[in-house]
Amino acid sequence: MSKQFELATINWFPGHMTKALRMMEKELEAVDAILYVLDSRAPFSCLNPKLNIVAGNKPIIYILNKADMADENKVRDWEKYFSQTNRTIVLDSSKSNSTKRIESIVREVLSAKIEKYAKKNINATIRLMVVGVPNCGKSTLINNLCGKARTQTGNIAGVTRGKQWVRLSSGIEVLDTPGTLWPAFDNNLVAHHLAYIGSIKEDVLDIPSLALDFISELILLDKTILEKRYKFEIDSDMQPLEILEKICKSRGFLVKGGEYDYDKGANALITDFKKGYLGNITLESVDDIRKLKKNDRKK
Ligand SMILES: Nc1nc2c(ncn2[C@@H]2O[C@H](COP(=O)(O)OP(=O)(O)OP(=O)(O)O)[C@@H](O)[C@H]2O)c(=O)[nH]1
Ligand SMILES: [Mg+2]
Repeated sequence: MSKQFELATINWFPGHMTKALRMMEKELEAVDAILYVLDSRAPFSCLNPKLNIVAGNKPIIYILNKADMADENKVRDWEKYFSQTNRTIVLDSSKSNSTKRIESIVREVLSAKIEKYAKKNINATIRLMVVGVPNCGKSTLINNLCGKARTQTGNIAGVTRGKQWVRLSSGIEVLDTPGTLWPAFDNNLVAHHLAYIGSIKEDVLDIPSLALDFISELILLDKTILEKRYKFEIDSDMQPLEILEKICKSRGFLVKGGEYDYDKGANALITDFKKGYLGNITLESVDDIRKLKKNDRKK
């Protein structure tokens, strides 16, 4: 996640953050625990530090979702990192039955409360709230918990527009929420990562310049990711634009006169990442965060 190249600025206005947090605070009164869904390809960028404040003493369970598209070793490190303070579950919620563990962990986390009610002979409903940035898989996870498609899903940001309570066969009630939990949006690198994972609506993004930044980042991470997918070799002195041109060429994205169709090439690259066609990638490691924290302390 360390930036060694200049990023284009993303002019991104995530909207009414305070209003969203206030709404969340209100809904939280009715819930027993929070399922905090993070995209395993960029877990840090999905984090909103304010959530812990708003949550007060409600337990938060971290879900490292989309693990099937992420780097296994890095995800394991993230699991360890979050497990120091919270119960953490690594998940591919697109796979049926993958969410089975969640219910038992929820019951474990809420055991004191459940026992208290049982002693008083009260059959209290457990209520959970699912939060996270747009497109991280909140609604998919809820559908998986239900065993049927009760909420709308889709691979673009902002599919869920309002809140929706869903009752599971076990009696647990789960609240689906729109992805309004914006993270540290004053950080341009975070904004880029959110754009790559499909958390920012595409109409505010300049896809060709995003693709050039993405190429720079992938080269630092592992150039073979691009080489394998697009079947060409990358020399150490190759610039991102040249690489985008090679991608256009390998895909046949040329316009009249043999010019490159940069828009198409850029779109293909970003879409390939969103769909997991570039392989298992995690853009942020736990070490990056340690470095960030160290730099913050120096300031
Ligand atoms: N491969 C993979 N795809 C997933 C997983 N979870 C969700 N998806 C896909 O990611 C896309 C977004 O899923 P949604 O459940 O709509 O995400 P959301 O967080 O509810 O999105 P908003 O309502 O827009 O905030 C869909 O295409 C899902 O099929 C996962 O664990 N693995
Ligand atoms: Mg949704």
